[in-house]
Amino acid sequence: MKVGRNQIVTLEQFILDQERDFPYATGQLSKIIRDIVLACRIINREVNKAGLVDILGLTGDVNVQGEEVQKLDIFAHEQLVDALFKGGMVCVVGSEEQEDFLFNEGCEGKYIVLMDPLDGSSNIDVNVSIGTIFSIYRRRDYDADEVLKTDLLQRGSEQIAAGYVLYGSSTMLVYTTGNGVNGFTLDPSIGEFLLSHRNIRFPEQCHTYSVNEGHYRTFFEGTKQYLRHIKRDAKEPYSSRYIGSLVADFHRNLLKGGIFMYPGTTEKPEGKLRLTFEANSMAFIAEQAGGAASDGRKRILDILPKHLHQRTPLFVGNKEEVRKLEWYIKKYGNRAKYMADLKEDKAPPLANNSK
Ligand code: AHM
Ligand code: MG
Repeated sequence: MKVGRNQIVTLEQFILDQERDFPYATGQLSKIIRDIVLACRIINREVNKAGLVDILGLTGDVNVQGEEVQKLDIFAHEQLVDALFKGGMVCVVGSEEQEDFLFNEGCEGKYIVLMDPLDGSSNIDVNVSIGTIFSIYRRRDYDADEVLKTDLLQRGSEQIAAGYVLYGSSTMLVYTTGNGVNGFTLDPSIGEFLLSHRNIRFPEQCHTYSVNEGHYRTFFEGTKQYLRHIKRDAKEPYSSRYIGSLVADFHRNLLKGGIFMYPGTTEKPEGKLRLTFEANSMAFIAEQAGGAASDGRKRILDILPKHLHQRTPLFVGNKEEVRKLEWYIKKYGNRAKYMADLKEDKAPPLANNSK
């Protein structure tokens, strides 16, 4: 729900109010969110300057002072790790930019952050929206002397907070601590995030689908049938909207209604997106906003990751739409049966559009 005039609430005020509602809150989680936000403001500043890089002569790997110029995704990674480790609450960070977990030596903090510091970074060069994605977990056994393997790879359902920052036409933070989803827009004139979208819910209606349809011929039959269905049978046509930046695609669908799909393909059965850094955060936010997230067969948040960079197909958005997609995958997932049905000239049944 959009916040009206005369209701200015800063992120800081919002966090304080939330803490007041939970008398046993220690403030540690709030501190982590503040640390992430601080890093994202610095990232935002650099993202906004990205188009000037050529003019200012910082295109190569070396700048005019002979210093190495960092790529923005590495810069974002370093800002976030720095802010989180200095903050003292986070003992481990897993980042899409690093092969393995990073440990904050000597830190007694009980939190673990998994993140994609700059998602969609191939869009930077063309001035298209990109984002930072994060998930926060608590160590399972923080009395243990050291961080255990079971602390590191937890199901998405164990997240205690998740969010993203969208560097778009304006900069927005959207996050949840498991008590609804709220959105804050950065007011650059005062450098503050202001509450702009309180208690965000997916709209009832879903008229948009987002998928890289250029890969259609490599999609599995269930995904193809679902796409055929929404294009052929929907009473009102769906719009296709695909930016190629997960945060931006997800955000639009969250506010306007829609389903985002990055399916498995015959070439990459596990899809492209990472369960740990991308899918879990979006799944947590989606569920908190009344939506759903699935790998086509099961709930994303129920998958136990086996390794840090694990990939998963991702279908996330309006709940009914995700369920419909699952129905098609279940129905046509078994290709042999599907081919046999076709041979017998049984026309594939059409699911009713829910509208
Ligand atoms: P990245 O983590 O390397 O930036 O890749 C993730 C991005 C997502 O933001 C987006 O949904 C997807 O890749 C787009 O992939 P494609 O270009 O194959 O459609
Ligand atoms: Mg990414």
